[in-house]
Amino acid sequence: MPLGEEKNGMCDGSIYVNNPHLDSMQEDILYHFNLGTSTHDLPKMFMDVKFVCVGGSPWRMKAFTEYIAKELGLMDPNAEYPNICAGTDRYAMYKVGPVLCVSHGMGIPSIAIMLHELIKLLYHARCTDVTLVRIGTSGGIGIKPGTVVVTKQSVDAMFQPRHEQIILGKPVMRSTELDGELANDLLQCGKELAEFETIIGNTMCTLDFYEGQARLDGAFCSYSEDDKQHYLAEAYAAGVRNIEMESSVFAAMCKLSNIRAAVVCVTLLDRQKGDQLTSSHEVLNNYQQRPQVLLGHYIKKQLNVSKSS
Ligand code: R2B
Ligand code: URA
Repeated sequence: MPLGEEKNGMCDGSIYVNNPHLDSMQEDILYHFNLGTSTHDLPKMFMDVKFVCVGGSPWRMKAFTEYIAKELGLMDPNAEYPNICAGTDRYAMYKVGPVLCVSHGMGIPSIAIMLHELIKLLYHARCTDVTLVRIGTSGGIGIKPGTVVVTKQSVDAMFQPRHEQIILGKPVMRSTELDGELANDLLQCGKELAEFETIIGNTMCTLDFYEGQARLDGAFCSYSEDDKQHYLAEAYAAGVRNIEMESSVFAAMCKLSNIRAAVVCVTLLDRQKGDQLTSSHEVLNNYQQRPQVLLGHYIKKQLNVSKSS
C-alpha cells in the first residue's frame, strides 16, 4: 500500500480507531494504564480532554501538570495531582481540566504501546477535537543548545518522512506527516514569548541514542569522527535540525487516528560539537522547561486565558 494511504476516517474531530475487532470485545483492558472500559467510566473521567501532552519522563509530566494548572488558574497551585495510572509503574498520567499529561518512556516501542492505549482511551471516552503534543529533549545539529525545535517533518535515519511498522512479518510504511498549521501556531507562540530561540525544522527519529545517532561514545563504534560529521552534515542538508527517538511513530499514529499533532523538543547540545551531555543539571533543567512554557502559552491562547494566576 502506498505511503499514507491507510484509512484514517472522517475529519469531523472525532478519534478514529481502525480496528473491527474492538466492536466485538465485551470490555477493553488498557493494560499498561491499569484502566479498562468495565472498571472505569472513561467518558466521565476523560470526555472533556482537549489537549494531551506526552513526554518521556513521568516526573516531567507531573511538573507540566502543576505548571499548566497554575498558568490556567484552574486549581489550587498547591493541590496534589494524583497519578491516574498509579496501579502500574509503566506510564504516569495526570489530568487538570481539559489537559491530560501522559509519560511515554524512551523509544519507539515504548511510545507506540502508550499511544495505542491512549488513542483507545480517547475513543472510548468519546473525546473530540483533541490536540496532542509531544514535548521532549533532543540533540541539535548546527543550532545553539537550548533552541526549541517545532517539527516540520519527522524523518527516519535515511531522512525519509516515513515510519516502518512490521506487521505479520512484513514492513508497512506509514506517513509521518504532522499538522502544518499547528506547527506554525506553536512557532508563533515561541516568537511571542521571546524567552528562547524557537525554530521549525525536520526532526530525525532514530532507533537508538548511540550508534543510531552517530555518537562516538557508546560501548561500540565502528566509524570515525569524519564519518559522523559527514552523516550529520547530510542530515542538516536534508533539513534536519534535531534528533530524538519517538517522533516518527507518534506522527504516524496520530495521523492514522485523525488527531491534530505536533512535536516540540528542546536541543540539549549541538551534536556537531560533541556527544556527551556536559552542561550542568541546572542548565539542562532550564532547557527542559522550554517546551513546557511554549505549550503552556499555546494552550492558554486556545482557552483565552489572558494572564498567569
Ligand atoms: C530524547 O531523549 C531520550 C534519550 O535520552 C529519548 O527518549 C528522546 O527521544
Ligand atoms: N535525546 C536524544 O535522543 N538525543 C540527544 O542527543 C539528546 C536527547
